[in-house]
Amino acid sequence: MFIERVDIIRVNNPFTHPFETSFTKFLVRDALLIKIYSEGHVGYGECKAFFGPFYCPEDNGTSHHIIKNFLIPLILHKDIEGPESFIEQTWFIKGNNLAIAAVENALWDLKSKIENKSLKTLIGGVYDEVKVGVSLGIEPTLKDLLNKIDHYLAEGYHRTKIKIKPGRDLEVIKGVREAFPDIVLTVDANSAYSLKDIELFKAFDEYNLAYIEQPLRENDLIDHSVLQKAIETPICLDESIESVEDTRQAIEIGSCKIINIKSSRCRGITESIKIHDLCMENDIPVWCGGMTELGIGRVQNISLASLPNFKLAHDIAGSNRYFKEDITIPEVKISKDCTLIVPDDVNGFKYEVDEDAIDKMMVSRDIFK
Ligand code: OSB
Ligand code: MG
Repeated sequence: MFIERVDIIRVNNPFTHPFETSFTKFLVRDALLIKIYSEGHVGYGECKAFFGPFYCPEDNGTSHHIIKNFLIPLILHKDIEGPESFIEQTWFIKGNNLAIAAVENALWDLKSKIENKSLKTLIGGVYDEVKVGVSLGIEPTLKDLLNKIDHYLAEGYHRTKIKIKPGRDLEVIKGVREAFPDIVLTVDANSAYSLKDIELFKAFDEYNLAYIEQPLRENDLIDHSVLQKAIETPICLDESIESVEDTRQAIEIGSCKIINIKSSRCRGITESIKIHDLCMENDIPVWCGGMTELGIGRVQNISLASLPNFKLAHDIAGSNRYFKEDITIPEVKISKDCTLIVPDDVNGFKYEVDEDAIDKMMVSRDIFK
């Protein structure tokens, strides 16, 4: 693939409803889109960073810098074998996984277009459709949250995940469980707690949570292992898992029973497949995490989730969960039984990118050629 041109496009798309996590409250999806041009084709990637360094140390400012000054020079006007060889070339860059994944994802899309094969086929996906769950932010009151849960249960979402933070945890879980005794319920702490809170997590055991997502800080693999041994509820790691090496260590010391894979957090799809495979060998089910992405990233997540060990409901909601307008045609829309069809060359289903929608959301564009 000879790379002729790369664009970085910054877009803003307002959320229909504020999304609050333990680290910040989001009002707008500020995102970078990558377009890589080669041999008459364009590959698209979406950088999953946010406007500030909350979820991880990167943000759209640092990602833009890394993409422009370190990643584009690796590929522009060069003949690139594919996404895997690009990843090998990034060995000298510490961290900055979200920036690297944005380019890597675009190279997968380009490869898929040049070879005229779906991403599912390229990576060896097996599912025709994937089940989705919903991730709900912290709401001003319990009543607001219960209303939101009601709304998404009516749409058929297979799992309800609620965000928690210190001071907004046990009471909320209790309130939700009382109102909805039988739903598949999970909580996500986004690394807001420490082992000092062990008694609190023991108290969660009473509420039949399917898992607790990332209770402790990202580097706390040892403490997660201590916590996992002290509680019944499975721990699902998110922020802690950036590579197959992290995964090996987490499994070896028993830091979790489930892993959420986000290709962005792990430098891309190449490393995500390795993590998926290692988890499968070790009977650790995985599911596909989300970053409130726009359609480009959302659609690539659907394809990644077609790998066999993606066994639990994913954070790949319909676009309308977050946005009034999105950037794919068709928009990502859940079916009646709350699944999403995996784009594939067998069923002929595919998504196109809506360039007009991107133009409307565009804040800036840099062209490198
Ligand atoms: O931890 O899973 C997370 C959103 C932003 C940053 C981190 C997370 C989330 C979500 C939303 O939970 C998942 C989605 O895209 O629906
Ligand atoms: Mg999470």
